[in-house]
Amino acid sequence: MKRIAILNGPNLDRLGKREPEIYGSTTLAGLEAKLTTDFADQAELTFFQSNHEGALVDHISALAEDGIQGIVINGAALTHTSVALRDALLGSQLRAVEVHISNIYRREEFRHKSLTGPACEGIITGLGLEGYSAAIRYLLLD
Ligand code: CA2
Repeated sequence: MKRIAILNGPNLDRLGKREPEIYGSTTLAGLEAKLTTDFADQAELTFFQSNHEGALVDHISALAEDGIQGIVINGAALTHTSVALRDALLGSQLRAVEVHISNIYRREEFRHKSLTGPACEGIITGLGLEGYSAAIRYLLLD
């Protein structure tokens, strides 16, 4: 069974609890439960959310040692600022797909730049929570 890690960055623990017009009404726990169920017979999914850049960097390093098949990452605001997260992804040599719930190109200009995107095989943005499923399906392709 392939192992895929789903990483979520700052404030995504608030999913479903604020700004439903942008991020929808499903909670992070709800998203994780749905993905676990939907991919039960195809992948072993692990989940990690942190509001702290260093914790995300540490987690990516640990995953690199663990021999997993890929990372799905929504770095949230760190997407636009974090050289450390980009370096961690590149240094891990793991396959990665970046996901954004909202379409970052339809929002403020400071969200148009992703520092972490070049460390990923692709970016899915604006497809809501479906983006996570699409990213997992992509990583499961042979
Ligand atoms: O659209 C996305 O997924 C983002 O990564 C979300 C980030 C934002 O900074 C990025 O530009 C785009 C913000 C995550 C905050 O999530 C919340 C969810 C519910 C309530 C409040 C914040």
